[in-house]
Amino acid sequence: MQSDGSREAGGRVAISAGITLVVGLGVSGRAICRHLARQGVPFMVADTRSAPPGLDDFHAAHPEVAVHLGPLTELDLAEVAEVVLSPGVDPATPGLEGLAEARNPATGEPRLVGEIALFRRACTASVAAITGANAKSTVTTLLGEMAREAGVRVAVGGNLGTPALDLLAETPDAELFVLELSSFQLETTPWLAAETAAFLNLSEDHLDRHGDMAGYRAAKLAIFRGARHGVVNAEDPLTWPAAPLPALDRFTTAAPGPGEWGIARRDGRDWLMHGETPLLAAGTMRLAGRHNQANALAALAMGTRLGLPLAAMRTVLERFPGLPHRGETVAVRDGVRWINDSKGTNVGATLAAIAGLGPTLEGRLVLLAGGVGKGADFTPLAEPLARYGREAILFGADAPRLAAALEGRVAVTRVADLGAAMGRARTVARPGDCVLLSPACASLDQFPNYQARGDAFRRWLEQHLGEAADGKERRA
Ligand code: UMA
Ligand code: ADP
Repeated sequence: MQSDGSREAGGRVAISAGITLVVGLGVSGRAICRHLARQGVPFMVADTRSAPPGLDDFHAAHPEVAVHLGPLTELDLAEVAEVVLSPGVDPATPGLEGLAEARNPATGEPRLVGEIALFRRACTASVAAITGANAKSTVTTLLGEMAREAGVRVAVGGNLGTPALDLLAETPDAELFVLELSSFQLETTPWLAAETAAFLNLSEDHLDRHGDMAGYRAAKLAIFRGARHGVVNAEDPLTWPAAPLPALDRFTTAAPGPGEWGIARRDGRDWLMHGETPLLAAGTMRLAGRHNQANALAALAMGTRLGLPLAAMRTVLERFPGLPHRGETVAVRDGVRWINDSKGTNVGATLAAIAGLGPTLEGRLVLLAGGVGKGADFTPLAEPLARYGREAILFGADAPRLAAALEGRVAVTRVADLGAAMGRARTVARPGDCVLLSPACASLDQFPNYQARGDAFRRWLEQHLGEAADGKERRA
């Protein structure tokens, strides 16, 4: 490597005092580098991979910056000013020992932080932050649209779309930043001070990284550090903050208690409510399903805290069609509906999809699932599939574990990949059935990402059913 440090006798590369080390050359790592360059902070970069995908672009953009490729144990970080970690890199990676506990004398923060810590230091506008195992992107997009509709200068991104530090540079006049934050990002955020922070739900995900649910929850609870207002799920105590906040709103899909956001029947219809006040009839929302009504309530609670007018929020809920790959109807052929829920990358999301769809079907559900299970327990899928399923067609790395959890409760077929799963689904689905791709797993064993998996689903239908999908208009 070119070096700001020098190789020691033992072979390790010493990083010079005062240099910041950015770990990771992915989307966030490159955003962190651009930010540090704009701020005039001297930095170098490390990536644990021998050939990270962004390397050529990085060299072109920052020809003068040193890059270390390979294990972080090859670096001596005793003198480093700060390590800024990409979200995909575990703070427990060998070589980073002790840094999360050590303090940076300049900032008072740990010497190991992430992109959002840098964002917080540089951002003077209000922040609305959203986390949860599922529904983050939907609620983030809804709240961003609501603010825009109300005439607020708003920037929307984070784990979804544009990285937070790029948003800051691209929209310096924003009055409000609406950020989707993952547990990986929150784990390295010592202080967020959000104007409003929502923790939507918690179900098993990323246990391969966080060890267990307690570790996953602890990472997500960082969203409440310094928050002036919180929004939590009344039905999911794991989302509740450990210490009291200055103000807290709760949402529920049941009838709300005083001050709560919930759903109640009025004049034979379900209404989204704030306490005793009806806000809009659930049926006027374009998004379908109880889980999306919960998402709307969370956005309404946050938007109200931010002073957004109800009329603007209602307008958005009436027109928002949902994001691609989340319960998106791609085709209806021979009485069978084909739904792309490729973003169902964990058991909680797939459960919500089955619970939302199952009761609406004349026929039964053919579930396409599999991929990388991230250590999750798949047994919660057995009961709803026994009730609503015709067959579970399983593919990818964790198909054997899924099969073990489902066999005996629903018919199970194992196939090699998504294409084979769709071919099988075509032969077993009957009129009134729904073929649902909601894999309960990450895609990375067979696809670059969940979008590519959803796109493959759509392409297969175009090729085999000759149907151009208009799923953006017709959703589950
Ligand atoms: N990697 C290494 N060594 C390194 C650096 C990265 O092996 O030194 C690997 C990671 O283990 C991971 C991959 O490279 O497998 C990408 O990691 P990264 O930290 O470079 O990721 P970015 O490209 O910066 O993208 C990240 C988020 N990805 C992750 O957290 C894994 C993106 O969220 C996010 O959009 C982007 O920052 C901008 O904020 C994606 C995601 O899957 C959508 N997020 C997870 C989720 O939603 O469940 C958390
Ligand atoms: P995230 O950004 O947290 O992954 P998304 O809005 O992209 O959230 O949705 C991810 C998955 O979760 C999709 O499969 C979607 O259908 C499902 N989902 C949406 N809302 C909920 C909810 N309230 N509870 C559980 N799953 C949900």
